Amino acid sequence: MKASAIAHANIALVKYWGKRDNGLMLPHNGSISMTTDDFAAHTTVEFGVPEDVLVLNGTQLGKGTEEYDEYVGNFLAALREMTGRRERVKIVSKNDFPTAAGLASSAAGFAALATAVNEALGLNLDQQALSVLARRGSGSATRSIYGGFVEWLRGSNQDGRDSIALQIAPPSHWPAFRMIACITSFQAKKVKSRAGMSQTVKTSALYKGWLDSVKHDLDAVRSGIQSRDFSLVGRTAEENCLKMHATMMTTRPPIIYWNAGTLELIHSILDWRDEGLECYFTIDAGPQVKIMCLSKDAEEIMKRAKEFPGIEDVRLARPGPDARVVREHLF
Ligand code: 2P0
Repeated sequence: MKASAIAHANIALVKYWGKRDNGLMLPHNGSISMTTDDFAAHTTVEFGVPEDVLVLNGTQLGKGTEEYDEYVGNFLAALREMTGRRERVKIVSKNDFPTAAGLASSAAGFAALATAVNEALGLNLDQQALSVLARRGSGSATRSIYGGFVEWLRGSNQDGRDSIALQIAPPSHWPAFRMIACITSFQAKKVKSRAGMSQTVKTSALYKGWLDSVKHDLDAVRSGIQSRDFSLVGRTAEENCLKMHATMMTTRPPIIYWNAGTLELIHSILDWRDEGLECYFTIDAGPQVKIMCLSKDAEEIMKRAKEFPGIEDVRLARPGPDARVVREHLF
């Protein structure tokens, strides 16, 4: 009843922002992402222990902490409801990237957790069912079950059984696609995604416009991935990111995840593109800028990003693998 798994963070090309059901973690809109080959979470679980325990990046986080109550506690309640299993579990997880700074740590973490739980309890869930389980921990984790390019379907069923992930294409379909993550700050963000998106749904005057435009973006990015049309994917993903941030900025109270480094880098990327270096940006719930480009331009863009004032770290990611069971246990 002990197992370990590794999953990788994904970066959304069409974003998820807002739930239609907070308990079941059902999104208002579908989303598409690329699972990376970097930003891994490694998780070990053991069932049949005396009490539930969570150790995240070396720190024990029990009941009463936000990480436990709002995230892992909810996931375990959903797991117990779905499987009828009642054993207590010890969970140890570590990330190789900054947690809660807009680098999808919960996506990698819950995809790894769902994969490890499936193995430890012998549940024999297939990847679609695993994506539903991962979703109960964190929405974006739905997509990290698969590698490559992935769509999380909104679904229409009230019980959420059709709000699943599907792989649009494996990593081998488009190995030249690159995401260059530029870290403008290692500080944890002030407004967590979960609280932020709930407030946006309630108060942003632009939220309806966001929802009305998502279907177009999903169709464009899906077909751009299928035909490896980098300009179509990059342009649509960048616009989609800006529309999401417009809903965040018009939330009451306002949610502004960008810092000065974020904005300076945005301007430079637009200039680089005008010069003929084809690249696009996307930004999630944090100040980090992810630059999309093709492998032929990655070295030049990495060089410019590393020289950029105020950038604390630069990491290159390619389309990465599925979440998977591994033999190395963390305890
Ligand atoms: C995304 N984000 O599609 C979007 C873009 C942030 C901005 O998914 O409440 O951590 O756990 O479902 O998954 C972040 O939201 O939120 C997110 P919960 P999650 O990647």
